[in-house]
Amino acid sequence: MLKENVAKVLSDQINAEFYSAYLYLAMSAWADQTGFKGFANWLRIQAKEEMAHGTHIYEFLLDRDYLPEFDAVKKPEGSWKNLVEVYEHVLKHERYVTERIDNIATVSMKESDHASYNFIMWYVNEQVEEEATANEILTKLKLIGDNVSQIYTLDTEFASRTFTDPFANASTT
Ligand code: OFO
Repeated sequence: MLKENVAKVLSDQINAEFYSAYLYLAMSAWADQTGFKGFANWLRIQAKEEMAHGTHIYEFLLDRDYLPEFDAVKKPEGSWKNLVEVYEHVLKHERYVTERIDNIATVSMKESDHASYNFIMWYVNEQVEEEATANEILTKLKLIGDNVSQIYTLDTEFASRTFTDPFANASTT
């Protein structure tokens, strides 16, 4: 049986993951309208991954016999000055998500909830990747600066990113 405090932080995280999806979708729309179709694709796939995360946590709560709560999803920002600002925002956001995930791990550990702890460890590792990827793209964008042809080389590279369901063939536990 899930303890109420563990259930609450997990349930809140569903909302946070869907907010992440919303934020990245807003960034994708901005990139699309600004002429960066490849970045728009990258960000849209990022949004899909966030929806997969939220759904995965939702399924875990149901498996643990807990009814998830659905709060309103906060409105994301809608415009950025340039791509550097977008990826600064992505990195800042992922660092914030890491803090939330770490907190879920801490609460699960304190309650000796081994199933929840084991479940959230996938996200602990995922956040290392999320931050590293955002940081890598941001560093490249800063190095490229105003070099339009190099920005479009990166844009072309990102146009080929495809979505892979991170939980295909996996159970929630
Ligand atoms: Fe769900 O990993 Fe990004 O936020």
